[in-house]
Amino acid sequence: MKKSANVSGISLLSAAACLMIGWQDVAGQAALELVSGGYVSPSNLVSWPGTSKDLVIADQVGVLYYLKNGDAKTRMVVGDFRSLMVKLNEGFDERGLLGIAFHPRFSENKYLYVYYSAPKRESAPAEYDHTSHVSRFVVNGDDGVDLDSEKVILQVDEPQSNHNSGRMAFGPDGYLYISMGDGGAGNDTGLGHGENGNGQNTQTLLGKVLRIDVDQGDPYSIPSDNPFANGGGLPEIYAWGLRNPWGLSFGSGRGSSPFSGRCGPKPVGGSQYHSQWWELWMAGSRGHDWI
Ligand SMILES: [Ca+2]
Repeated sequence: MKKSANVSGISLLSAAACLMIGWQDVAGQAALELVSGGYVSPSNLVSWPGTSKDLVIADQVGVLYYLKNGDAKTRMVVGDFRSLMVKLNEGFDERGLLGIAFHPRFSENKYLYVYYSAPKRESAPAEYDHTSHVSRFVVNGDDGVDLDSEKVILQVDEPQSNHNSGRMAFGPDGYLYISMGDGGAGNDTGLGHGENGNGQNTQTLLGKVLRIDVDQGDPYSIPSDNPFANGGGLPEIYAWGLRNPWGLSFGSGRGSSPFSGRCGPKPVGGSQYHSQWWELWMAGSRGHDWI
């Protein structure tokens, strides 16, 4: 992969976010170990396909990094999506490069799936903020992600700039799971949230986990056992009633159960909103309680 000069991103949450992974057992206590620093707001960490120690790190500002053997000294840029993204705010933003997932047969097809915040598409309501994209890119060995190879898989218009979630993962079933925030604002109300909000509205993709088959159809097909594959809601929906899923993973111990979680701080005055709501869901219980 081609080495690139350091990329200076705008300041989002902090000037120099660090990536802390792993833990050490010190006298029975867990401890964090600094692996790599100097990110703006790292949003995703996955292993390079076929390896366990080569790391790929997405920084929310739009840059994708690679670390050979998890060694910070080897860090190189392997993707730069900033030219495709909406212009981010200085200081704070929930938009950006929010999700990545390598195709299960990456060694053959070199496909990388990316969730990012794009400028609002023409057909979006005028008052909306932006459009979330799930796109497929080809990764060329020496040059990293080829932006010209983009194939847009899914577009979802976002009424507000916040609550975009965007985490993605391929399940053991080979399907691509995509987590979607409820649209934004607060309490699932306001412009674009309808009378009963988006979380419980199965006619919108906002506030859901989606499940699609990117190996069939163009740009995808619907797995026949999705809950609304035969009507009653949008067929991409796999789980609903969610606010802004923070992560999306598949456990190794229990096979194919996807799980996602988000937790807020304990009540400390101010925002009762973030202190009251916790999200954790697993497959098997698909309707959830958010509003
Ligand atoms: Ca939003």
